[in-house]
Amino acid sequence: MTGRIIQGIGSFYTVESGGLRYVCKARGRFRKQKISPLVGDFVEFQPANSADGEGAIEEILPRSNELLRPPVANVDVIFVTVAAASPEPDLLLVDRLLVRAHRAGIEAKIIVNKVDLDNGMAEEIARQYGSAEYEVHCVSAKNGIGVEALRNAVQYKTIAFAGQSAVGKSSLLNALCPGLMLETGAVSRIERGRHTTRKAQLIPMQGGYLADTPGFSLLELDTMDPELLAGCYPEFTPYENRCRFLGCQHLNEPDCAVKDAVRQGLISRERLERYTMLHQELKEKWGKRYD
Ligand SMILES: Nc1nc2c(ncn2[C@@H]2O[C@H](COP(=O)(O)OP(=O)(O)OP(=O)(O)O)[C@@H](O)[C@H]2O)c(=O)[nH]1
Ligand SMILES: [Mg+2]
Ligand SMILES: [Zn+2]
Repeated sequence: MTGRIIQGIGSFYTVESGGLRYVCKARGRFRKQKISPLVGDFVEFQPANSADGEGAIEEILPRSNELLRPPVANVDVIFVTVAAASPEPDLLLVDRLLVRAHRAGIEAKIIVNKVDLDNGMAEEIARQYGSAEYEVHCVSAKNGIGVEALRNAVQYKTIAFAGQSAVGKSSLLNALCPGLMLETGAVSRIERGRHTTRKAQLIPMQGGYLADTPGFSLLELDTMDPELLAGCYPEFTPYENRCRFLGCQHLNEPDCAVKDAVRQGLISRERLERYTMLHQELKEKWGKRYD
Protein backbone atom coordinates (compact mmCIF):
# COMPACT_ATOMS: atom_id res chain seq x y z
CA MET A 1 0.00 0.00 0.00
CA THR A 2 1.06 3.60 -0.35
CA GLY A 3 0.46 6.32 2.20
CA ARG A 4 1.96 9.32 3.88
CA ILE A 5 3.76 9.61 7.19
CA ILE A 6 1.86 12.07 9.33
CA GLN A 7 3.59 11.46 12.65
CA GLY A 8 6.68 9.78 14.04
CA ILE A 9 7.37 8.84 17.63
CA GLY A 10 10.58 6.99 18.36
CA SER A 11 10.82 4.26 15.75
CA PHE A 12 7.04 4.19 15.18
CA TYR A 13 5.40 6.12 12.38
CA THR A 14 1.74 6.81 11.73
CA VAL A 15 1.00 6.35 8.05
CA GLU A 16 -2.22 7.71 6.59
CA SER A 17 -3.73 5.99 3.61
CA GLY A 18 -7.26 6.34 2.26
CA GLY A 19 -8.38 8.18 5.38
CA LEU A 20 -7.17 5.38 7.70
CA ARG A 21 -4.13 5.35 9.95
CA TYR A 22 -1.58 2.58 10.30
CA VAL A 23 1.19 2.30 12.84
CA CYS A 24 4.40 1.15 11.15
CA LYS A 25 8.05 0.62 11.91
CA ALA A 26 10.77 1.43 9.43
CA ARG A 27 12.73 -1.51 8.05
CA GLY A 28 16.19 -1.92 9.52
CA ARG A 29 17.87 -1.33 6.20
CA PHE A 30 16.87 2.35 6.30
CA ARG A 31 19.01 2.73 9.39
CA LYS A 32 21.90 0.92 7.69
CA GLN A 33 21.57 3.26 4.71
CA LYS A 34 21.34 6.20 7.16
CA ILE A 35 17.98 7.28 5.76
CA SER A 36 15.41 8.37 8.28
CA PRO A 37 11.81 8.64 7.29
CA LEU A 38 10.45 12.17 7.68
CA VAL A 39 6.98 13.39 8.49
CA GLY A 40 5.52 14.21 5.08
CA ASP A 41 7.19 11.28 3.32
CA PHE A 42 5.15 9.27 0.85
CA VAL A 43 5.88 5.61 1.51
CA GLU A 44 5.10 2.08 0.46
CA PHE A 45 4.15 0.01 3.46
CA GLN A 46 2.87 -3.35 4.56
CA PRO A 47 0.02 -2.99 7.06
CA ALA A 48 -0.01 -5.13 10.22
CA ASN A 49 -1.55 -8.55 9.77
CA SER A 50 -3.17 -8.60 13.19
CA ALA A 51 -5.03 -5.86 15.02
CA ASP A 52 -2.40 -5.31 17.68
CA GLY A 53 0.71 -5.66 15.51
CA GLU A 54 2.51 -3.00 13.58
CA GLY A 55 3.09 -2.60 9.88
CA ALA A 56 6.36 -1.98 8.11
CA ILE A 57 7.55 0.87 5.93
CA GLU A 58 9.08 -0.78 2.87
CA GLU A 59 10.07 2.14 0.71
CA ILE A 60 10.37 5.91 0.94
CA LEU A 61 9.25 7.46 -2.34
CA PRO A 62 11.42 10.20 -3.83
CA ARG A 63 11.03 13.53 -2.03
CA SER A 64 10.22 16.71 -3.90
CA ASN A 65 11.98 18.61 -1.11
CA GLU A 66 13.02 18.22 2.50
CA LEU A 67 13.78 20.45 5.43
CA LEU A 68 15.69 19.30 8.46
CA ARG A 69 14.79 22.26 10.64
CA PRO A 70 11.91 21.87 10.99
CA PRO A 71 12.01 18.19 9.93
CA VAL A 72 9.39 17.72 7.19
CA ALA A 73 9.37 16.51 3.58
CA ASN A 74 7.31 17.27 0.49
CA VAL A 75 6.12 20.70 1.56
CA ASP A 76 4.38 23.03 -0.94
CA VAL A 77 4.51 26.19 1.14
CA ILE A 78 6.23 27.16 4.34
CA PHE A 79 4.45 29.63 6.61
CA VAL A 80 7.25 31.51 8.31
CA THR A 81 5.52 32.56 11.49
CA VAL A 82 6.45 35.45 13.74
CA ALA A 83 4.59 37.20 16.56
CA ALA A 84 3.98 40.96 16.54
CA ALA A 85 4.87 40.83 20.25
CA SER A 86 5.54 38.31 23.01
CA PRO A 87 8.01 36.98 22.03
CA GLU A 88 9.62 40.05 20.51
CA PRO A 89 9.93 39.43 16.75
CA ASP A 90 13.27 38.03 15.67
CA LEU A 91 13.44 39.15 12.04
CA LEU A 92 16.94 37.78 11.53
CA LEU A 93 15.48 34.36 12.30
CA VAL A 94 12.69 35.07 9.80
CA ASP A 95 15.29 35.94 7.16
CA ARG A 96 17.24 32.75 7.89
CA LEU A 97 14.07 30.69 7.45
CA LEU A 98 13.35 32.47 4.16
CA VAL A 99 16.86 31.75 2.89
CA ARG A 100 16.53 28.08 3.87
CA ALA A 101 13.14 27.79 2.19
CA HIS A 102 14.56 29.37 -0.96
CA ARG A 103 17.51 26.95 -0.95
CA ALA A 104 15.14 23.99 -0.51
CA GLY A 105 12.99 25.27 -3.39
CA ILE A 106 9.91 25.84 -1.23
CA GLU A 107 7.61 28.84 -1.57
CA ALA A 108 7.41 30.91 1.63
CA LYS A 109 4.77 33.23 3.05
CA ILE A 110 4.95 35.31 6.19
CA ILE A 111 2.42 34.98 8.97
CA VAL A 112 2.41 37.69 11.61
CA ASN A 113 0.42 36.37 14.56
CA LYS A 114 -0.73 38.14 17.74
CA VAL A 115 -1.77 41.34 15.96
CA ASP A 116 -4.15 41.80 18.89
CA LEU A 117 -1.08 42.73 20.98
CA ASP A 118 0.77 45.17 18.71
CA ASN A 119 -0.76 46.18 15.43
CA GLY A 120 1.96 48.76 14.78
CA MET A 121 4.68 46.13 14.82
CA ALA A 122 2.59 43.87 12.56
CA GLU A 123 2.39 46.72 10.03
CA GLU A 124 6.14 47.29 10.29
CA ILE A 125 6.86 43.62 9.55
CA ALA A 126 4.40 43.69 6.65
CA ARG A 127 6.24 46.73 5.28
CA GLN A 128 9.66 45.08 5.43
CA TYR A 129 8.59 41.89 3.70
CA GLY A 130 5.91 43.35 1.46
CA SER A 131 8.59 45.09 -0.60
CA ALA A 132 10.18 41.66 -1.05
CA GLU A 133 6.88 40.63 -2.59
CA TYR A 134 6.30 38.02 0.06
CA GLU A 135 2.66 37.46 0.84
CA VAL A 136 2.16 38.66 4.41
CA HIS A 137 -0.84 37.61 6.51
CA CYS A 138 -1.49 39.52 9.74
CA VAL A 139 -3.58 37.34 12.03
CA SER A 140 -4.59 36.64 15.58
CA ALA A 141 -5.21 33.08 16.69
CA LYS A 142 -6.67 34.55 19.84
CA ASN A 143 -9.44 36.75 18.47
CA GLY A 144 -9.71 35.30 14.98
CA ILE A 145 -8.50 38.30 12.94
CA GLY A 146 -7.40 37.14 9.48
CA VAL A 147 -8.00 33.46 10.19
CA GLU A 148 -10.74 33.09 7.57
CA ALA A 149 -8.51 34.60 4.86
CA LEU A 150 -5.68 32.32 5.91
CA ARG A 151 -7.96 29.29 5.68
CA ASN A 152 -8.63 30.15 2.04
CA ALA A 153 -4.88 30.15 1.38
CA VAL A 154 -4.33 26.62 2.68
CA GLN A 155 -6.45 24.36 0.53
CA TYR A 156 -5.15 21.23 -1.21
CA LYS A 157 -1.58 21.85 -0.24
CA THR A 158 0.97 20.72 2.30
CA ILE A 159 1.83 23.72 4.39
CA ALA A 160 4.36 23.76 7.20
CA PHE A 161 4.27 26.32 9.98
CA ALA A 162 7.78 27.17 11.12
CA GLY A 163 9.27 29.73 13.44
CA GLN A 164 10.40 30.79 16.84
CA SER A 165 8.96 29.06 19.88
CA ALA A 166 5.75 30.56 21.33
CA VAL A 167 4.80 32.65 18.30
CA GLY A 168 1.53 30.68 18.16
CA LYS A 169 2.00 28.04 15.45
CA SER A 170 -0.03 25.38 17.27
CA SER A 171 -2.63 27.99 18.26
CA LEU A 172 -3.06 28.95 14.60
CA LEU A 173 -3.55 25.33 13.59
CA ASN A 174 -6.24 25.05 16.27
CA ALA A 175 -7.89 28.22 14.96
CA LEU A 176 -7.81 26.91 11.38
CA CYS A 177 -9.12 23.43 12.20
CA PRO A 178 -12.10 23.60 14.55
CA GLY A 179 -12.13 20.55 16.79
CA LEU A 180 -8.38 20.10 16.66
CA MET A 181 -6.97 20.44 20.13
CA LEU A 182 -3.23 20.66 19.88
CA GLU A 183 -1.61 21.59 23.13
CA THR A 184 -0.38 25.13 23.16
CA GLY A 185 1.91 27.15 25.33
CA ALA A 186 -0.52 28.27 27.98
CA VAL A 187 1.27 27.74 31.25
CA SER A 188 0.00 24.45 32.54
CA ARG A 189 -1.33 24.17 36.06
CA ILE A 190 -0.54 20.48 36.29
CA GLU A 191 2.96 20.35 34.87
CA ARG A 192 5.18 23.32 35.46
CA GLY A 193 6.22 25.65 32.73
CA ARG A 194 4.66 26.13 29.35
CA HIS A 195 3.84 23.49 26.82
CA THR A 196 5.93 23.37 23.67
CA THR A 197 5.56 21.27 20.52
CA ARG A 198 8.23 18.57 20.41
CA LYS A 199 7.49 16.71 17.18
CA ALA A 200 6.43 17.67 13.70
CA GLN A 201 3.08 16.26 12.62
CA LEU A 202 0.72 16.63 9.68
CA ILE A 203 -2.93 17.44 10.21
CA PRO A 204 -5.24 16.60 7.27
CA MET A 205 -7.31 19.64 6.29
CA GLN A 206 -9.46 20.56 3.27
CA GLY A 207 -7.80 18.06 0.95
CA GLY A 208 -4.33 19.12 2.07
CA TYR A 209 -2.21 18.96 5.17
CA LEU A 210 -0.99 21.46 7.71
CA ALA A 211 2.23 20.69 9.53
CA ASP A 212 2.80 21.76 13.11
CA THR A 213 6.49 21.81 13.95
CA PRO A 214 8.63 22.44 17.01
CA GLY A 215 9.75 26.03 17.44
CA PHE A 216 13.33 27.11 17.89
CA SER A 217 15.23 30.18 18.89
CA LEU A 218 18.50 29.56 17.07
CA LEU A 219 18.93 28.61 13.46
CA GLU A 220 22.18 28.50 11.56
CA LEU A 221 22.43 28.66 7.83
CA ASP A 222 24.14 25.66 6.29
CA THR A 223 27.58 26.33 4.89
CA MET A 224 27.12 27.85 1.45
CA ASP A 225 29.02 30.12 -0.88
CA PRO A 226 28.19 33.63 0.39
CA GLU A 227 27.95 34.78 -3.22
CA LEU A 228 24.74 32.78 -3.50
CA LEU A 229 23.03 34.64 -0.66
CA ALA A 230 21.84 37.64 -2.69
CA GLY A 231 19.95 35.25 -4.97
CA CYS A 232 17.82 34.24 -1.97
CA TYR A 233 16.44 37.82 -1.66
CA PRO A 234 13.70 38.13 -4.26
CA GLU A 235 13.52 41.93 -3.88
CA PHE A 236 17.14 42.28 -5.06
CA THR A 237 16.62 40.44 -8.31
CA PRO A 238 15.09 43.26 -10.42
CA TYR A 239 18.10 45.52 -9.66
CA GLU A 240 21.03 43.12 -9.76
CA ASN A 241 21.98 43.50 -13.38
CA ARG A 242 22.08 47.28 -12.96
CA CYS A 243 24.94 47.22 -10.43
CA ARG A 244 28.23 48.50 -11.88
CA PHE A 245 30.09 45.28 -11.08
CA LEU A 246 29.09 41.88 -12.31
CA GLY A 247 28.67 39.68 -9.22
CA CYS A 248 28.16 42.75 -6.99
CA GLN A 249 27.40 41.56 -3.45
CA HIS A 250 25.67 44.85 -2.51
CA LEU A 251 28.02 45.45 0.39
CA ASN A 252 30.59 48.22 -0.19
CA GLU A 253 30.82 48.21 -3.96
CA PRO A 254 30.34 51.58 -5.70
CA ASP A 255 27.32 52.18 -7.95
CA CYS A 256 25.27 49.42 -6.45
CA ALA A 257 21.70 49.43 -7.79
CA VAL A 258 20.39 47.46 -4.80
CA LYS A 259 21.69 50.09 -2.38
CA ASP A 260 20.21 52.79 -4.61
CA ALA A 261 16.87 51.02 -4.40
CA VAL A 262 17.19 51.04 -0.60
CA ARG A 263 17.88 54.80 -0.64
CA GLN A 264 14.78 55.32 -2.75
CA GLY A 265 12.71 53.26 -0.32
CA LEU A 266 12.06 50.49 -2.84
CA ILE A 267 13.80 47.83 -0.76
CA SER A 268 13.66 47.69 3.05
CA ARG A 269 16.81 49.05 4.67
CA GLU A 270 16.47 46.58 7.53
CA ARG A 271 16.41 43.64 5.13
CA LEU A 272 19.65 44.84 3.51
CA GLU A 273 21.25 45.37 6.95
CA ARG A 274 20.40 41.85 8.05
CA TYR A 275 21.55 40.52 4.66
CA THR A 276 24.94 42.12 5.36
CA MET A 277 25.12 40.31 8.72
CA LEU A 278 24.21 36.96 7.21
CA HIS A 279 26.69 37.51 4.38
CA GLN A 280 29.47 38.12 6.91
CA GLU A 281 28.49 35.03 8.88
CA LEU A 282 28.50 32.86 5.75
CA LYS A 283 31.82 34.29 4.65
CA GLU A 284 33.43 33.21 7.92
CA LYS A 285 31.94 29.73 7.69
CA TRP A 286 32.89 29.39 4.04
CA GLY A 287 36.49 30.36 4.83
CA LYS A 288 36.67 27.52 7.36
CA ARG A 289 34.92 24.92 5.27
CA TYR A 290 37.98 22.67 4.86
CA ASP A 291 39.07 22.87 8.52
N1 LIG B 1 -2.37 37.45 22.58
C1 LIG B 1 -2.24 36.36 21.80
N2 LIG B 1 -1.70 35.24 22.30
C2 LIG B 1 -1.59 34.18 21.49
C3 LIG B 1 -2.02 34.22 20.14
N3 LIG B 1 -1.75 33.01 19.57
C4 LIG B 1 -1.18 32.27 20.54
N4 LIG B 1 -1.08 32.95 21.70
C5 LIG B 1 -0.49 32.46 22.95
O1 LIG B 1 0.92 32.29 22.77
C6 LIG B 1 1.40 31.18 23.54
C7 LIG B 1 2.20 30.23 22.65
O2 LIG B 1 1.33 29.62 21.70
P1 LIG B 1 1.68 28.25 20.95
O3 LIG B 1 0.60 28.04 19.96
O4 LIG B 1 1.94 27.16 21.91
O5 LIG B 1 3.04 28.63 20.25
P2 LIG B 1 3.97 27.72 19.31
O6 LIG B 1 4.51 28.59 18.25
O7 LIG B 1 3.22 26.51 18.88
O8 LIG B 1 5.15 27.33 20.32
P3 LIG B 1 6.16 26.05 20.21
O9 LIG B 1 5.33 24.83 20.12
O10 LIG B 1 6.97 26.13 21.48
O11 LIG B 1 7.01 26.28 19.01
C8 LIG B 1 0.16 30.55 24.16
O12 LIG B 1 0.06 30.98 25.50
C9 LIG B 1 -0.99 31.08 23.34
O13 LIG B 1 -2.19 31.16 24.06
C10 LIG B 1 -2.61 35.42 19.65
O14 LIG B 1 -3.02 35.57 18.49
N5 LIG B 1 -2.68 36.46 20.53
MG1 LIG C 1 3.58 24.51 19.13
ZN1 LIG D 1 24.95 45.70 -5.99
